[in-house]
Amino acid sequence: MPIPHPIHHNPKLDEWLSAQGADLELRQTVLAMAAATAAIAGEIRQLALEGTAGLESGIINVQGETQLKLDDVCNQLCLDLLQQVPVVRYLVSEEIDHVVTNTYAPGTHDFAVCFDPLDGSGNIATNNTVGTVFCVLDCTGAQGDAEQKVLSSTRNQLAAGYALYGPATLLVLTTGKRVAKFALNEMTRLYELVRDDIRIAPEASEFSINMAYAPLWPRPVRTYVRNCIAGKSGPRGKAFNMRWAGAMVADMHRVFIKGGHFIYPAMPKKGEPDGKLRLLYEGIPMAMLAETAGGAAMAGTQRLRDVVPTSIHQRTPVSLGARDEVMLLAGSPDLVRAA
Ligand code: P6P
Repeated sequence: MPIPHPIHHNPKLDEWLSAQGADLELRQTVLAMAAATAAIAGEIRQLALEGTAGLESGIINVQGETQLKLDDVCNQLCLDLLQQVPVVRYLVSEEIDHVVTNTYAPGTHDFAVCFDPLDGSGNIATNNTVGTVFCVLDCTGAQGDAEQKVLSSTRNQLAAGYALYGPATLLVLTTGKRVAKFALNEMTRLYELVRDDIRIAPEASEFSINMAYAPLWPRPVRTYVRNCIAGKSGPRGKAFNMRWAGAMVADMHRVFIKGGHFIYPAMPKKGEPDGKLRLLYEGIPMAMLAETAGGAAMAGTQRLRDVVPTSIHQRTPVSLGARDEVMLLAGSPDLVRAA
């Protein structure tokens, strides 16, 4: 029998999880991740007070990016809390080059949690929004070594979510039935449900892409954006707005709340033939959230959640959000012909 694990106390969140039909093991896992994000929110504010939030750790991480001290602190918080959960057997972190195997008391299932502990950390130095992104995979019964078990289980997503560290600390979460938004009560340090059924409208008049790379985009992306910018007199017959926050969590939260279309394409000309964003802890969590909210999630012309990964830090192009927009970019013949 697994060692009983005190569920991280967050009654409102646990109540919602139970209402979604989540079993004890999934509740334990999500509550541990939620507790990690509440702790991260506190660390961000504390290190800002100490003036060290943007301090570099002196390490170049597995992504080839300069790691901040805060990246490492947030990563450790996630590891410490998740490794207390009996069923969390495997951990995949943006900050660690290999799969971490949790030797803690075996649970009745083998879950993997894939997470980006501090998404958009480049925004920290300027006090702009950052976040944490994660998904929970059921690896029970998977074959092979740790990495093979995780890679073969990406289509067994049990839950996905993100925390957004902005003016408020928010947690947006799904177990596949609904997408809910929780806000962190700064007094109790507990999440409280503020919205229970977020939906993404199929149409949109706002897109989110880094325009600086326009000369490097593939032709369908150039055509799609050019047609949006053409406004009312152009092929789309309506005006579009553009936003780019430099943190996927911030841009995607706007899509969940206001609608829109988030794009980070493959850019071979930029040396990113598979795009910049990572499949396991940015792509598929956001894809599960977007599809559960009635949106769409594509990697080029393929459904994002159908991409079969060959490595844990594999990158992927992403087109996420309003279904009509995502599917238009995915390659309707007239669009492709016009490219
Ligand atoms: P760029 C942050 O570094 C990140 O991984 C995502 O959160 C964000 O959407 C993207 O990269 C920003 O990339 O090329 O605009 O700096």
